[in-house]
Amino acid sequence: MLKQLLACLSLFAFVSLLFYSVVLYYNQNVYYGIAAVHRLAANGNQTYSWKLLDNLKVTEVSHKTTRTPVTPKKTLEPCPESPPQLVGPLNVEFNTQRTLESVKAETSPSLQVGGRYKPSDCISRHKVAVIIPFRNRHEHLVHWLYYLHPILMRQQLDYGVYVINQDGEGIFNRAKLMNVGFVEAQKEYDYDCFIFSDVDLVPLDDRNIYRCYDNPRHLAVAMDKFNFHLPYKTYFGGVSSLSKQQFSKINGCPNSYWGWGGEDDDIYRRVIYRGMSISRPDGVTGKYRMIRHQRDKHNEPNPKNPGKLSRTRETMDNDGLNSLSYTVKEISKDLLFTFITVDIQAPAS
Ligand code: BGN
Repeated sequence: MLKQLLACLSLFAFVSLLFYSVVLYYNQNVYYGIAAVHRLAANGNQTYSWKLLDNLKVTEVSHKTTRTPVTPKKTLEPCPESPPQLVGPLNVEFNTQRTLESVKAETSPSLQVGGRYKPSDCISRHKVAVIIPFRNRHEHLVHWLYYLHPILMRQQLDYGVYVINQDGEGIFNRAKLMNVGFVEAQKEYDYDCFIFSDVDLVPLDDRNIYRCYDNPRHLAVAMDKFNFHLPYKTYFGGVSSLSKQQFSKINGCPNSYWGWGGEDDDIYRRVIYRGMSISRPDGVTGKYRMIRHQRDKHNEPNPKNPGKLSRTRETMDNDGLNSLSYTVKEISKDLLFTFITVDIQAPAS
């Protein structure tokens, strides 16, 4: 009888021990599973999460084991309609000496090479290529990058920055460079929206969203250079946005405006002639500061340009994306931007 009782007791002790070990084992996994979920949610970056877990010396999820870690299936939601991190009016000044390195130090953790970014915690509603027609304005570009990257990030855009650099010393052609940017950016990503920005214009309010709207949009409506007013009602220069569809509908920009002046008025006319209108932010949201500079060499006002404007309706079908020809000389990728040097067959100045 005693023998039987002892045998029963030891069987019970063995079963309890087994049960206890199983419970302990699963509890550990659940605990570290929660740690993983927490860190994943905090930074949205899986690699980083696993590094943190390594630091916590969690052997269960070391890179060597083949066991699948307990991670939630993270399905991202679309970003909110109104980005929640906007701050409104901004202080902008160009007296501080800035370098590409100092700008990188501040923005790089979230950027991908080529000046690409997308939010990590939601799916952006806008795939935006920012196109900057460019030549010899490196100092301005640094200021632009310093201010614009954080703004575009707060606006929760899925974006890339494309600097379209005109090769050589021929006459500058802003509108043709815009066409090149439109074509080249699409070779990299499925952008649905294009912002065309002068390199010397920085917005003074981050509620001026760099996205596309139902109609082509003029963003630079209140520049300090024009005493924070439109210089004239149909002005469409400085910074504008057009969706892929809107830009295609107007056959892009004219290629034939060499030198300063008129190309933005031509684009405005194209928009109107194709039955669209211009949308704009209000005069407070649409404030801009321009970096002061001397007139560029090889970009003198061209007396032939104003005359072309009267013929836009006839010329726009044959002068634009469908007649664009250029040669890419070099594409280089900085962390902060993609720099595309192009030969646009410019006449000598
Ligand atoms: C206008 C220019 C624009 C320029 C604005 C602001 C022309 C065409 C002749 C009527 N238009 O006069 O291109 O953006 O000034 O500077 O030159």
